[in-house]
Amino acid sequence: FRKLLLATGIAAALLAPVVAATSASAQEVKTRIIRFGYGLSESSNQGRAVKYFAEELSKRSGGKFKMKGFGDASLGNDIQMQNALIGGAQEMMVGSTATLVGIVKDFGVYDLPFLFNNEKEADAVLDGPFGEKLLKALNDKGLVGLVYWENGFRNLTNSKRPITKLEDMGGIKLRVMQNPVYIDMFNRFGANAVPLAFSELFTALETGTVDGQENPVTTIQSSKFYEVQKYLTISRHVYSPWIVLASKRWYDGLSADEKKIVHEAAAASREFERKDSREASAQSVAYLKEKGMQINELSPAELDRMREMVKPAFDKYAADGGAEILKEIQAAIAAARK
Ligand code: TF8
Repeated sequence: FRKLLLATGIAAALLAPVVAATSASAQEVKTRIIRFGYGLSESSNQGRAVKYFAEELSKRSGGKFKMKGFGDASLGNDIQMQNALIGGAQEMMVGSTATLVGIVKDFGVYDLPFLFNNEKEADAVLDGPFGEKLLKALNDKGLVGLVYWENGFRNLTNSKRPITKLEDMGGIKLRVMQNPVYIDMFNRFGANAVPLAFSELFTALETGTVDGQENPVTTIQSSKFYEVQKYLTISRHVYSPWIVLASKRWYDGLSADEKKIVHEAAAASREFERKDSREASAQSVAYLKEKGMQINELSPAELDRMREMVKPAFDKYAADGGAEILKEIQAAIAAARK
């Protein structure tokens, strides 16, 4: 019996530090249920990245972080979800930066037309000090900006006619995001800009409430807009970022270890999402053609005319309180081009 006691004692002594270490780190990473909302379908590039993010969170937390994705705006549109995060009723989401302008006005600067020439410039600016600064600006508003994902360069679709020159946009009722920069831009192009939540867009196109819309080709594919839109014009008029957000209320309750897991998983998701979206984007045009869309590019001369025409949009943006942030992003882009 003595021998047994001794053996147990030794075993306990040997085990003690291990047990203590496990329980200490277990205390710092708790079981967490994370509701992650998004607007596109599960099979979209957005849906794939949400799934990847969930897997990364699970892996990095030893299965403690259980993130569930809710696609198709089933938890609400971008603006509704932002408010749910602020109130603490939902933990995370991904959506367009463009719909954040009601919370941090400076996000509108990304929506100015023809700002970025390519993805590489966008990555450098978004992941650099400029993009970081805008993420930080959300902290006072009850949100934590984790990372930017790529939505992509936006292109025009409509059901009326091919758009080969500026004048072709005349009178087209074009759905835009709920954002003053977009409304101003498309009205200048001669279209009739109609702000609408993305979740209402397919029906609006189907019923003819609007004639057209603009989004990256990946979204035109995954949201099946080819079923209700005949013409696609590759215009690449704006590079559109997505932003992964967390509720600050929720985030503030996490331990340092848990916050680290969230940030590392988010960074991994960004790399996955951009690579995946770019690969998907390269396939989309052929897919849309096969689905019967009539597709055209805009000539360089026509693109120059468009650029010329929307120049005053930059002046208006500056005059409306955006002068400082506009200067900053232009400097960041110039640096990225070097
Ligand atoms: C739009 C955006 C959307 C995304 C998505 C809902 O046109 O591009 O597709 O914000 O997250 O509203």
